[in-house]
Amino acid sequence: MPTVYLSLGSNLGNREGHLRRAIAALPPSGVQVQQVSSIYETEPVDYLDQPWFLNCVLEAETDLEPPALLQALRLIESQLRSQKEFAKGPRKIDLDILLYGNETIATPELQVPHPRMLQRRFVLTPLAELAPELKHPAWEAPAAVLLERLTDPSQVRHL
Ligand code: PH2
Ligand code: MG
Ligand code: MG
Repeated sequence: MPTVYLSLGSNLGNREGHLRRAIAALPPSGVQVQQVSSIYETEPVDYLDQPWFLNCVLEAETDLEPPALLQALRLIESQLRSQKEFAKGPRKIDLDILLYGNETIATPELQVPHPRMLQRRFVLTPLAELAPELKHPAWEAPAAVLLERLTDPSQVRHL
């Protein structure tokens, strides 16, 4: 079974509760959670005029193929009634696929590794906590080294 890494984020309402509910919804959807990082409070990036996020990363195993995994995550988002007001804006819960084994996927619906993950401190900090040695074939270095080299000035605080 491939190992997958997912990024979770919430910046509306009971942020920690939304993360916990999303994590609890994964196993019944066919995603066996192996490890969950600490939760971090993070400054918004890209679209700055929105509340701070809580973010974490988890490692899981799944038999779902990438499109089915994406669909499962979207279903959990809609079950938690995350109505995105606009792209990159505030939301109750956001579930993104960071990595799917060693695969590289480039379709209009899904890009893996997540195209912006190596520029984002709110992703690399929890990922390097879980899997410092992790290295996708397309990366120049493992996660912990990429985090050390990162220039993203946005703040990430251990909750
Ligand atoms: N998600 C975004 C845009 N900006 N900033 C932080 N800190 N955390 C996020 O999860 C996040 C973001 C789009 O999904
Ligand atoms: Mg996202
Ligand atoms: Mg998303």
